[in-house]
Amino acid sequence: MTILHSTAGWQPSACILCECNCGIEVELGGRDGRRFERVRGDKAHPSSRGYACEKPSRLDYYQNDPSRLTTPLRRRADGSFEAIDWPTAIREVAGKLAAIRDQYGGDSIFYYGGGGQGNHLPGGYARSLRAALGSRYRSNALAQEKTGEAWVAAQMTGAFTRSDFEHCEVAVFLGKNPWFSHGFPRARITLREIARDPERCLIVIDPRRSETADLADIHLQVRPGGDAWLLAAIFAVLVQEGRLAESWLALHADGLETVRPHFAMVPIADYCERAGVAEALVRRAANRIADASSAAFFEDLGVQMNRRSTLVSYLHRLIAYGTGHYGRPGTAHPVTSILPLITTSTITRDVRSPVTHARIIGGLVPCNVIPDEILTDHPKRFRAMFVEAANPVHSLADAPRMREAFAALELVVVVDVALTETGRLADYVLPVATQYEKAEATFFNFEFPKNVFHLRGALLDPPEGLFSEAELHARLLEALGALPLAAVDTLKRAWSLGRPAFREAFFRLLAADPGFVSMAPVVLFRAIGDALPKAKAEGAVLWALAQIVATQVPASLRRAGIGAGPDADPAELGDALFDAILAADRGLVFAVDEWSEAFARIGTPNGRIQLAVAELFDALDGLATEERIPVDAEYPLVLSAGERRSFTANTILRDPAWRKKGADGALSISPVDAGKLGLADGGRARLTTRRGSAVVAVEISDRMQPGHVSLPNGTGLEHPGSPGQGGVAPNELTRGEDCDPIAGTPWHKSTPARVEAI
Ligand SMILES: Nc1nc2c(c(=O)[nH]1)N[C@H]1C(S)=C(S)[C@@H](COP(=O)(O)OP(=O)(O)OC[C@H]3O[C@@H](n4cnc5c(=O)[nH]c(N)nc54)[C@H](O)[C@@H]3O)O[C@H]1N2
Ligand SMILES: Nc1nc2c(c(=O)[nH]1)N[C@H]1C(S)=C(S)[C@@H](COP(=O)(O)OP(=O)(O)OC[C@H]3O[C@@H](n4cnc5c(=O)[nH]c(N)nc54)[C@H](O)[C@@H]3O)O[C@H]1N2
Ligand code: SF4
Ligand SMILES: [Mo]
Repeated sequence: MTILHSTAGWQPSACILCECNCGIEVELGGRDGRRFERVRGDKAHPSSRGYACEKPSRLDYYQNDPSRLTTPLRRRADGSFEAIDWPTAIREVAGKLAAIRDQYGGDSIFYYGGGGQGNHLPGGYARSLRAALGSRYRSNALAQEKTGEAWVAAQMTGAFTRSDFEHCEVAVFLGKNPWFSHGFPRARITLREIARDPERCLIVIDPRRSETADLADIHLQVRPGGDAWLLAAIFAVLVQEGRLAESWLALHADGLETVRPHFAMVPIADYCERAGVAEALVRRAANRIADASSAAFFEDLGVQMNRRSTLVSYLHRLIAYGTGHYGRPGTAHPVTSILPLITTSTITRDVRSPVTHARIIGGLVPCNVIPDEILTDHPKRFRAMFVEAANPVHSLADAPRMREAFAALELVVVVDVALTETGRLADYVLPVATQYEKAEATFFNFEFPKNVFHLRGALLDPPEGLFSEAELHARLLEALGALPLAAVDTLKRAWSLGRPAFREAFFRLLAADPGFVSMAPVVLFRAIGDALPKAKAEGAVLWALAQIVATQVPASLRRAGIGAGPDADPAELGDALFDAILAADRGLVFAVDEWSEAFARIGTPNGRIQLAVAELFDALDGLATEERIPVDAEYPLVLSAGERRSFTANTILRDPAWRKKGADGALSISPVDAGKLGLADGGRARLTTRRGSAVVAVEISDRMQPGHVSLPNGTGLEHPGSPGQGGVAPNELTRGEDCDPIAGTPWHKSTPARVEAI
């Protein structure tokens, strides 16, 4: 055997196993030169700066997974799959989508996905396909975690915010375990710095003594699902002890006098008792936040996938803004993005899903109602689903009912690299190049004031016959007869004449037909993809996004050194950004903001922070009388279904062998509960919820409080090499109706459960 790529050396790319997308360097090798022999952090990457956790060393399990698909599959009548060629696949998929559009209307074709942790370009190109089909409804995983937070943020600041942990005096993690889940650059380094510095304070709110809580100065070990009482008590302390930043609020915020009465009479001791945290510790935490010159907050799944999640998102912001922690180093800030993940400007409009009339936040149908939008005879039900870069049958609530819903659809098309739980239910599975065989990027760039973007080129050619989603969408549009060929020709010619000519041609097309904006992604790919630097063709859509960013935040781009200085032609700025992105193999600081802009970017109607979110006041006042989780003697434990651990990465890596630790995906349980139930560490037990039952491996852990059990996320995948191994799929045990009344986000973290010895 010859070694093809032995001299390739270290090549820059990015890790795709969580949304941080740390810069990495990969050494390819092996017999075919396609193995990820070694992986290390890339010191030249502007945000990760050489940082990498333990996971990317296992990326070969993604790139060279034996269950990888290499040819399109079509379902036979008996449910088995047959391989078909690409012309057949494209013709049949386009034909069937068009037939459903023509018979029931494009609204009946539901699009799900568009990207995972390391790949967001497919969602960009899919916009053209959705437009061609007249498909209006879509969703993705954000609508089972972040939409409630986005809804609150839209009303309070009119912008999605993140916090600056690198410079904060106090860091507060609310249902977030960044030691394992990361979520901001170089998480472990930053956590250790905060923990080591006696002037700084780490506050962790988690029922578990999480790995982050091990470092905490104050661990508020709340009862599962008790966060609303805890946070209401903290804000009540601030109100009742006179610790609000009154003069700061007078300058920047409205609504304090509307909000204050809801907290003036809160019985703090009673709320602390119900939250399960000592009152003295709650008062100490509240005062530490109020005393701090800066405080940064991060709420995540522990509260977002839990009861009263929108109320908790609101209370968290009341505490942060009530103590003036916004718009300074070490506090919260709105993010500059190449493309906003959730468009906050549309959130406050009341848009509803066709069957269940669920609130659509940021354009996303709540994931929990998807089966109900299908399993009905309602004329507006979804009839077809196009799933791309997601595994909803595994990742969304109530997998059994999701399977039922998929079976009821007239057409399911799944675009993935592997045969997944979702793909197994599809009529057509269309395989694509991996994220290392095409250009890719994500829009998860949340740093401030320096914002980083990383378009990474392909490291490898795809295997014979495979190509990217951009190419797939282009072929589908061509088969639908929907690709504007004249526009492609015009732009192709204009590109060879230079950027001014190209811009002029593009904006002329847009002026002639505003609908062209939806077709632009695929048109750009066809027109200029081949002309872009090698291995960056899929970056074509970024040309249009760069033009938009350049008009929105020109000063931020110039501060990042984009463009030829303040006197240069403003029209050139978008192209300068595009070229800088194309040239930056290791990522790029594309925008530098100033903290003062945090105020200018408040998107509420009068530009001030709004403290009163009236729609939540009933839920807030209801805390006085409500139960934390309704008691059910049959299900005495609280299951958190889906915890991040050292070796979990959603369902990106399918072979359980990738996990160096925790390959059995065990249920964590406290020594007290294990003793009562007669369970042994490493043994097995039956775990039962209102939805289902499963046999699980047991891990006795003193991190757990009595009454609380926890299962990892991303486990229980079908894999040819190891059938039935690797733990339980958590959503076999969760229910769709267990969700937030406003945002529809699931209550996975507080699922009533029972554990029995077997
Ligand atoms: N290793 C790894 N990292 C990942 C991922 C991965 O799969 N693996 N996935 C990425 C993705 S998609 C996301 S969204 C993030 C999620 O990141 P996180 O939200 O940090 O992840 P989780 O471990 O699901 O939940 C965090 C914590 O919530 C706690 N919790 C459970 N119940 C409650 C409760 O009632 N109240 C409070 N306050 N806390 C509670 C759990 O004990 C846990 O420590 O992680 C990202 N990073
Ligand atoms: N019970 C419970 N459920 C949960 C969670 C939980 O904590 N508890 N966590 C939830 C969270 S926060 C999230 S974000 C979701 C994640 O769930 P999903 O959004 O479904 O994402 P992944 O599991 O990451 O699946 C990504 C898919 O993309 C495929 N893929 C990889 N590369 C490519 C590519 O280049 N192109 C294409 N087309 N496909 C590719 C992978 O094979 C995989 O099938 O899971 C959620 N589900
Ligand atoms: S922090 Fe996330 S992106 Fe960075 S190396 Fe670890 S898994 Fe990969
Ligand atoms: Mo997520």
